[in-house]
Amino acid sequence: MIDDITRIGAEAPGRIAAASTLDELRAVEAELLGKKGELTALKKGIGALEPEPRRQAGLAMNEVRAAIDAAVAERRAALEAAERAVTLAAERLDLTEVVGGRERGSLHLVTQTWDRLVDVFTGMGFTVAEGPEVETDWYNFEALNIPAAHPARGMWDTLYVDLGDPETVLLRTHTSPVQIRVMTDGEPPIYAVMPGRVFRRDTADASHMPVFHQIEGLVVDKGISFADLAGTLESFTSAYFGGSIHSRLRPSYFPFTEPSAEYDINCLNCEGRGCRVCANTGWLELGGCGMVHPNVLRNVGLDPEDWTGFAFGFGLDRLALMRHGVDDIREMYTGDVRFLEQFPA
Ligand code: FA5
Repeated sequence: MIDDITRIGAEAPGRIAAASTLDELRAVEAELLGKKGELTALKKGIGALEPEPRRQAGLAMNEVRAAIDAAVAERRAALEAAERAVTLAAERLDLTEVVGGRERGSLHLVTQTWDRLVDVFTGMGFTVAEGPEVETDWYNFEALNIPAAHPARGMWDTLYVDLGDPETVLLRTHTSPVQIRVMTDGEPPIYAVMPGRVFRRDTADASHMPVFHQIEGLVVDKGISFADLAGTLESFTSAYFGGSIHSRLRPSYFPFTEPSAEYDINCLNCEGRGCRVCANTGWLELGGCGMVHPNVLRNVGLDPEDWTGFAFGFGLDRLALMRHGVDDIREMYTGDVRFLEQFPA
């Protein structure tokens, strides 16, 4: 019996080393140690031996099994490493490869629009700020004069994050919380724009995406009036869209601005004459704006008697659509290279 155990123990390393794949190794392991394996068959006979030979056979059996276990584990690690190396080599991608010039990448239309808007606003004297995409209820709603249960919360279908107390952490529904961060991080005078990605429980259609982009603007200084807001937006409109396009402001409602307005520009398709794109109105709506609400200034520790300001928030993707005559926002996110190639930059 001991001779058989010793023989199996002596042959095992060679058999294990000969396994050249993980499947072969599993088969050798089963032959040696498995339920129907050679050592298991011998083990069954040990019980019938006299006490001393039984003890010795038991000892030999344990030693051989332990040595086989260790050798199998070592071989498995080596084979796994080799298989990983083969997979990595097969999946290797050379991202620097340029095939015939056509596959050369370019900036996405949204990135181009983002950069251009930032260029226009910095040219007008604005600084640029950014804030986090995961926000607290306070920054996204409370500080913006939208307390819990305020009906205006229904204006933004919110995606909440499962963190902390229920409905306290969320994916920001607009870039307006960055206004609060800019006002709490610094002192007026403030002239800042804040581009960023925002999230809403909106179903994708020709003019809506659940994930899209906005650019926020905030001015806080002494003696800022509604005329400054209108003048700034008119200057921006001609700088971004060209001198023949003008803007208008229509009364609206936002909890964080008073008075509030919608910012419209002449339809780019018909230049204001009226067409299908603008539903024959001659105007296209780009975003909201207004004078910063006194409660918002108080929430960040500014005295509305000393400081006044205006804010605006535009849909960045929609600006891109309008400027380039794209009629479906979803086109921008399908990743279709035939669409993207039309906007090289
Ligand atoms: C806001 O989000 C306000 N925070 C804007 C604002 C800022 C008002 C500062 C006053 C002062 P609104 O929900 O209307 O407002 O969104 C602003 C713009 O974002 C819209 O005019 C539109 O251009 C764009 N937008 C809104 N929802 C979507 C969507 N699902 N997909 C793409 N663009 C959208």
